[in-house]
Amino acid sequence: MIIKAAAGNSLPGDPDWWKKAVFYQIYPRSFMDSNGDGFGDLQGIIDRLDYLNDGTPASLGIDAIWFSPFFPSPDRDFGYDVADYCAIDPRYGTMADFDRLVEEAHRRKIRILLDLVMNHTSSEHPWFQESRSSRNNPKRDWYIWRDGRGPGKRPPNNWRNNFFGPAWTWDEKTGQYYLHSFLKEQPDLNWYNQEVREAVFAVVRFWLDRGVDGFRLDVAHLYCKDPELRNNPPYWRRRKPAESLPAGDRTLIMNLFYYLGAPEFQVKIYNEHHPETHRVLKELRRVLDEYPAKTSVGEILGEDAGVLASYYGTGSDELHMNFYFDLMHCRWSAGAFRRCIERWERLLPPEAWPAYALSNHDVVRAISRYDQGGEGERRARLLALMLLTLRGSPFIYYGEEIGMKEARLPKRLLKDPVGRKWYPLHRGRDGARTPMQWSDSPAAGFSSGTPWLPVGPEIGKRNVAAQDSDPASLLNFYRRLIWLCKDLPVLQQGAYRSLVAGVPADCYCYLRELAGSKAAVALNFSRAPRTVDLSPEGRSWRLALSTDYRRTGESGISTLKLGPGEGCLLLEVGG
Ligand code: TEU
Repeated sequence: MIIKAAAGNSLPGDPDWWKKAVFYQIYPRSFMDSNGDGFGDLQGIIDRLDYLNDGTPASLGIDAIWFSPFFPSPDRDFGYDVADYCAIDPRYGTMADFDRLVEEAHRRKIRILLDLVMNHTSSEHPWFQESRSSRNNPKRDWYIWRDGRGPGKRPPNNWRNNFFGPAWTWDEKTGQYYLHSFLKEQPDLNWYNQEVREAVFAVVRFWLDRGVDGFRLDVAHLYCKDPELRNNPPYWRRRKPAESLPAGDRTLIMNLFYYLGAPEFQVKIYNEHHPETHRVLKELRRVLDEYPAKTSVGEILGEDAGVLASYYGTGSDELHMNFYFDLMHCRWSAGAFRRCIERWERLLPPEAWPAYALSNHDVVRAISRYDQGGEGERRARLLALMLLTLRGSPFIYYGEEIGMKEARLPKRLLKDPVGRKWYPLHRGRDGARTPMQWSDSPAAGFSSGTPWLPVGPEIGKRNVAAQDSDPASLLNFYRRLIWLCKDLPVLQQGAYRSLVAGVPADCYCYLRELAGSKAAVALNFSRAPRTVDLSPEGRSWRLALSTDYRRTGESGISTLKLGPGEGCLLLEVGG
């Protein structure tokens, strides 16, 4: 295979950079608005790159950014309905701004991942416009069109879309239904059509040639469906998945989701995880491998962890990384988190590299999810320590580093179609998408105008300016932690092993080990002090970092005392 030389704008170097990188997800319309229209933009992001990494420990120190989509979109699903894959939505800026963003990021050694939303397009995408124009249009087969069933012209099968409701919409003009796994304005592409694959790979090459370093793949488990479009069985016929997080370890909301059979009482065996999807992802991997040092991370959703793990292929021929969402759905319990990580570690093929996130643009922010008894802030710190020290690449969601909380918005302010449809049962995802809080000014320093969504709660203390020079702040904890990890190969590459002996049941402890060097992480999930015996693993340990910033300089530790909710990172002294 011919590997292309690095394009002009590319960052050369280590092909395994993504295994050592700390990733940061930016939801572009909420990060920084440079022109006062209330809407984040690329120039705003460029202006804040130094905050993310200026090469010194005064900055956050992240290594890569995943951008949620900033392509032209009618915004029915806020960018996840793309109308042109090879352009920048003018509200965010121009292609010249994008090129500058890549250049400025790369100058700071920050890599860039774009969001590839290829299960579906916007209904306003020219491909769909052509496809729906007539039954014999050359692009008709680029989407999934079928006749209605029976004299009543019922939908072709019983599939439901993921935002609730039927997965088929009748198109009057040509008298057929088309398939959509999300909104009716998000028609699904037909991945069995070779031209579609080529068109998508052309998009991938377009951005790689402009210097991007990889992609996050939106709902990649949905690409290919059963070609016969068979009916899904009802939910009560569901077989227990071979490998799923035990109900007792899941949050109540996740259990409701599973028990109630969302979406809508069927087992999605014919429209998810089709074997052909793996072939597509392998083809995509070969395209990425034409270029040096590119990466991918899949959004693969499902209940069976064994199925999720299969998306790594052999470990090096399919996805580079695959988010493990069970981690987001653990209830607050040391054992639940430990079992969750152990399961994933056990299931992954040897070469596979995990990717972990605790928050993203689709879920309630972790700090608010775990805020029972007002413990959110302390727990956020503990989780940050865990996220950054597990074996795998951590993904931080913008604002997580300053403890931004979920906003509870009234219906009239909601934008997300999920919340607008299901309020108050489901408030949608806007609460996790509010403007980045740079300062305590009315628009949080995000914009000189009126932000597209209101600013989140507790702006007074949850903003960058307030936390910047406070040594006790969450922001400065993240900074210390990230910069510390950079200097510790054992944390970047070391093997993972849970510690159970000598560890109280409400603490989660693990070791990272690499060629004679050892790091230990001890996390106290309880509200009381706890003691962890590290002596079986090493006689003498040095405290590298505690979630309690006042605690420094301790060494000669063999039995570690942890305060309520405290977490510590320790390094073995002298092996
Ligand atoms: O999300 C996939 C998805 O099905 C869920 O995360 C969904 O957003 C949630 O269940 C709704 O309550 C991806 C994107 O991350 C999401 O933002 C998009 O809306 C969706 O795909 C469609 O592209």
